[in-house]
Amino acid sequence: MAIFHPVDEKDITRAIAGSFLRQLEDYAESDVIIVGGGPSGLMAGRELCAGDLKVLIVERNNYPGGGFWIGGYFMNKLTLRSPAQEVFDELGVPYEKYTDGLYVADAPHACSKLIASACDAGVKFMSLTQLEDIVLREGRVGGVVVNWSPIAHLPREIAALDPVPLEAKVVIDATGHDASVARKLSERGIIEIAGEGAMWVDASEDAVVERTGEVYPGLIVCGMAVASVYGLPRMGPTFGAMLLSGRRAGELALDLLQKIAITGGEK
Ligand code: 48H
Repeated sequence: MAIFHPVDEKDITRAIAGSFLRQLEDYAESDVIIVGGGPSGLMAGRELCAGDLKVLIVERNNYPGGGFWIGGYFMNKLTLRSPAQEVFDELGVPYEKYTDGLYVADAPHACSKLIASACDAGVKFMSLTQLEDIVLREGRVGGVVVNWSPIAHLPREIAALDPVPLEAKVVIDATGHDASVARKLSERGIIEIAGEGAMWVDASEDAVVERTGEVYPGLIVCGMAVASVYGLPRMGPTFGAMLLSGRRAGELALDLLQKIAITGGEK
């Protein structure tokens, strides 16, 4: 007697393709698109989905998490400075106190809990999907232009395949050191990217959270992208500022969405 219910192979294909295409059709217009599924992007998504919003994370790898899986130097441990351990309390991630104000945790545990909480909140993902460009109209970022990551890496003569646009009322650049979305504005001479500074943990983390914000109408930067855009010092394998910057980006995006709703769809 078989354990599993019988199904046809074609139904498995149709289930996957149908579900993907329905989601793509729906999220071709999102409230917020977050580019980059590292700690800051996941936190921003989790914060935003506390409301009833359509939030999409576009991630070039085939898994979200960014640098959060590994922590420091391939040792699978990460650190946090106070008060960011409160986020771990919310997520139910165990951690140990190393010294006053400094905590250490298992990176895979922290990362998987953060991903799960973003999924629980309702965030949708497009993985293996790379930002190629932005939608820019009437002085405002209005979305992103994406392609499958493997295709973006093939030579043009092999895969001359145009990327597709996805619209959003607000875009968040959570692409880490690359600041890939903001870079599309700097390549056009619209903003300047200073490049991240040398390591100075004490100066860095407060500054990253404080400077998290709209770098151009419709585009918010968070996480390490903030350090890259504004030339702030880096902080090494400590992640408190990534979590709090992502949360701040989510709050700011909610404010922007409210403003857009009040002014009647200024986008
Ligand atoms: C789609 C993209 C693209 C693209 C990149 O690097 P991340 O973990 O970024 P943050 O800012 O959330 O966290 C930074 C942290 O991991 C770190 O590196 C720290 C604290 N460094 C300090 C130091 O001194 O070095 O995640 C960014 C994500 C990744 O998953 C990328 O794959 C993705 O963005 N990404 N996705 N299209 N063009 N560029």
